Parts: sequence; C-alpha cells; structure tokens
Amino acid sequence: MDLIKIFNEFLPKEDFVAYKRFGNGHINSTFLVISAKFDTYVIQKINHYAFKDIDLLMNNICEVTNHLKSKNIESIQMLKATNGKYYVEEQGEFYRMYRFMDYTMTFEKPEGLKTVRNAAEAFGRFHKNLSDLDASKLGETIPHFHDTPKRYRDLLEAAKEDKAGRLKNVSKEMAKIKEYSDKFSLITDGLASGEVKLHITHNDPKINNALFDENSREFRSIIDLDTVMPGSVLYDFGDALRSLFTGDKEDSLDYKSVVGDLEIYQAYLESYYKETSSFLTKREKELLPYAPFVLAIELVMRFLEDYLRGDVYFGTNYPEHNLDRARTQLNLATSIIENIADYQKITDKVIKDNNLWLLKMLKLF
Ligand code: GN1
Ligand code: MG
Repeated sequence: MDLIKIFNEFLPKEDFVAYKRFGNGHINSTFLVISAKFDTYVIQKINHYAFKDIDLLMNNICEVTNHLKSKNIESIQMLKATNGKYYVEEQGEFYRMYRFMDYTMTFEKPEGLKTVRNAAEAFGRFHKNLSDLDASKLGETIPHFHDTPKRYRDLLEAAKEDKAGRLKNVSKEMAKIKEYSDKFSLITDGLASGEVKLHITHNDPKINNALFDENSREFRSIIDLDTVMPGSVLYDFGDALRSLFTGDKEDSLDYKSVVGDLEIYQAYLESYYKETSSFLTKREKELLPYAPFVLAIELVMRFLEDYLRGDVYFGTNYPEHNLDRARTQLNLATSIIENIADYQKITDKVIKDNNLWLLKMLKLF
C-alpha cells in the first residue's frame, strides 16, 4: 500500500510527512497522517469484505455529514479525490480520507458517569438531527445488519458447515444462546408490525465511535459512519450500552468480569430519554430495557459465527480471539437478562420522572 500516493490523490499539492496506525476498529484499517503544513488527516482502508458496495457506502456517509453540516453541527467531512469520488482505488483496495478533528480524543471505556451521559446525549441528538433526513436517500451498507433472528440462522448455518472444525469447542455456548431464542425477534417483530419505527441510526455506537474534546471532555462528533442506515433507535440504544458495559474488556479472558451496570444504564437512559422522548413509540419505550440484551446476544452470535467460519470478518490477533470475545459478551448478555427486572424498574422510573417533569412544565404555562 502506497499511502503517499493515496494522500496525493486527495491532496495533489500537499506534501506527506509521516503516518501512524490509528484507532482500535475491528473492520477498517485506519492511519493518522500529518502533512508538511502540520495538518492532520485520517486515511482509512475500507474493508470491502464487510462493505460490498463502496459507492453506496460513501454516498450514505456524505448524505449524513452534509445533512449535519446544513444544520451547523460539527462533523467529519470526507475529502473528494482527483477522480471526483470520495474514495480512491489502489491495487484492488479502497481508501478514503478526511481531516482529523483537532484536539479530540476517544474513550475505550467511560471515564465515569459524565462520559456516559455525554455519549447518551450525543447519540440521542444524532437520532434527532437525522430524523428529518429522507431515509430513501440511504441504502443498506450491510443488509440485515441487526436482524438478530437472521444472525441466529447464520450462526446455525455456520455450525452445520463447521468449516474450521471448531464446533466441538463451542457446544456450551451454542446451548446457552438457544435458551434465549424466544427473545431474538423482540425488535425485528416490532419493526415488522410498525410499532417500532425506522429511523436513520448509527448501528455501531461503540463508545470509541464518539469524539470528545481533549480538554473539556465534552462531546464533539460521532465517527465511524459506515453503518449509518435505516434501522431502529433501539439498536443504537442497546449497542451503546453493551459497549459501555463492556468498556475496554471486549477481549477479556476474564469473561465473568464483564457484566451489566445498572448505574451506567440509568445514567445513559436519563440523558438519552430527554433527547428522544418526544418521538419514541409506546413499544420502543417498552423494549428499552431489553435492547442491551438483544444487542449483546447478537454480537455473541456474530463473534461465534466468525470463529466457526475461520475468522473471516473481524480482525483477530490470535486463533481463539473471536471465541474469547463471544464468551465475554455471553457473560454480559446473561447478566443483563438475569437482572431484567431491575432494568425494567429503572426504565419505568426514568419515564415516570420525565412525565412528571413535563407535567410540571405544562402547569407553568
Ligand atoms: C465492529 O469497526 P468497529 O470495531 O467499531 C463492528 C460492530 C461490532 C464491533 C464490536 C461494521 O465495530 O458491529 O459491534 O466491531 N462493525 C461492523 O467491537 O461490523
Ligand atoms: Mg470503530
């Protein structure tokens, strides 16, 4: 890969000085680049095994960033290359580039409840700000991305094929997942019946996909927009919490150390609900406590499927990496569902308090 050449296809008149590998994503390869003018850029090699249609992918991203820009909301902006596109092709690989947002940082785990609240507000506003973007302008970059019942069928298929000869190592996990199968379609059934609405959602709202100001720790922008497409806000709500509960322990070998945290749940819900209560449907509100479980068990299936297929999708550092990730998320999913009554209680209270506050405000008028 010739990064200098790629850089100059976006900025023919600027000089490239240095680069380093950057970020902790499992899908794309990311590089931080500095130019002779001391401007910093991000170059990403797009994983086209995961993203089959690069034009559709880049079109989605530009629709979203332009929409945010039109509302004066700070966000990353893709650069146009000399070929007139927002990506270049180099030896069968696809690259894109954008200006790094100076003085920003990401968290791999929350720095206390303040980060949790900031992230919740950020993703809640993201949903709100994109709610008037015409969804028909966006395509599905990965079809059925959060279709949990389909993810389960894919897992069973991978188990049947057992391409990597690893099924023998995962019988306990397969049995445990099966126990939960009556809950896989909670969100997709809602979408099918219309009780859960389609929105433009992020679909990968890991805590490290939000940029924060280095000094104030305030939220600046949401990144990693590859999976922004029509979906349910419950996907984002559930996955953000799954990621906050997991923190930087997604690869932990101490599986049992990864469990749900009711304090984090409450803080996230309080801030998220303030931003979104006006458009959440009755069914969406009912499903809030279940969403982190559904997204955690779905990720168990995805890691396990990849393990059974021989590690073709997620980047791995050692042979059992996907299995360890699956076990960690399985412990998390189990801990959430075993305590679902507590998640429910907190949800009821947050919704009730919000309603009371609204009533109080109404009385003032
Ligand atoms: C991938 O790119 P990254 O690491 O932020 C994955 C997510 C998973 C996550 C698990 C496109 O996200 O869906 O939740 O790994 N993204 C894609 O860490 O599959
Ligand atoms: Mg990422």
